[in-house]
Amino acid sequence: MLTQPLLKPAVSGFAEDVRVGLTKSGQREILSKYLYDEVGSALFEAICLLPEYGLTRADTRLLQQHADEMVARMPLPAHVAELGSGSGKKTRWILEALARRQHTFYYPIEFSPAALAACEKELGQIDLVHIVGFEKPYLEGLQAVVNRREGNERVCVLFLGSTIGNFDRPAADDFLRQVRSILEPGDSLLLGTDLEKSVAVQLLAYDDPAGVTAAFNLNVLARVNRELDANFDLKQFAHEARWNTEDRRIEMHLRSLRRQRVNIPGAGLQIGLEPGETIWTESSHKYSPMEPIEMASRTGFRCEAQWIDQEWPFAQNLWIVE
Ligand code: AVJ
Repeated sequence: MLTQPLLKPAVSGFAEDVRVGLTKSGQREILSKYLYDEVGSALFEAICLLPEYGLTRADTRLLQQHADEMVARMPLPAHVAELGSGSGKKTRWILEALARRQHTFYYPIEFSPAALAACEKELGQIDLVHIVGFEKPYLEGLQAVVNRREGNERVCVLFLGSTIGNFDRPAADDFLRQVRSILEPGDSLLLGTDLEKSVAVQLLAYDDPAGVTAAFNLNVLARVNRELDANFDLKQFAHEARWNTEDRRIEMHLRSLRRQRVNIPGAGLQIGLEPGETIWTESSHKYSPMEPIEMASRTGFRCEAQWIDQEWPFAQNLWIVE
């Protein structure tokens, strides 16, 4: 019997990704998924409460107001997988609507163990809902969920909060095609997409006056310090939110305020930063209402319905696998 893995797992995916991202020629970057350690997840929860960040409230409102209709329009699923559940607060409405009809398995798939624990606590008590968390990358987690399907049970995937907006447009299509390839006809995907609004409103949502988003962004450097023994001096960096007109996205960057060197022993790395140079930490793409409908047909789905919030333009899109 095989008792040892044939290949040693990489020492740490984080260290390797930081090394690759910070040594890129041109724009340096740290992948946005690393914003969500325990501190980052807590700061993101605080962002969701900010008056300037209407996204999460719009997402939640649509789910709360239309959960019964959403559930009525999808082939009734026995298994619900959520990609990036976060705390899972807004998912309650959908799960309660489903549980009024039948017993439902719910699988939050989360990269962040802290978020997964919060989610299990928040949603573990609903009658007729059985929760099984997966601490895995999205597609691996989804494959594990689909493997639990028996007979002709249907699967519904939740991808809420406009997390899809973190992918650039070609990568989003690619990712959605991969999701589609794991699913079967009759399965469904509920996709949340933040819609384009005035640049001023969008910038304020990602650069709030209380500085919560700045703290969220800067925390990724603190995380590199904590986990990779680095010596980033956070006072020498400024949070920056930009609207990229061509790609229709908000970008978050960390701007170096002076010429400086940083040691990152855990990634075997030393870097020099120029004054004004930035590290790109996140993109949040914004969509027209038609865009998710076109994305569906390009990636092997049909858009069954769309619900748009009037207060903060945001769309929930219900897609069915063709
Ligand atoms: C959780 C990825 C949807 O892009 O709006 C909030 C993260 N970043 N403020 C977003 C975020 C800065 C958020 N998503």
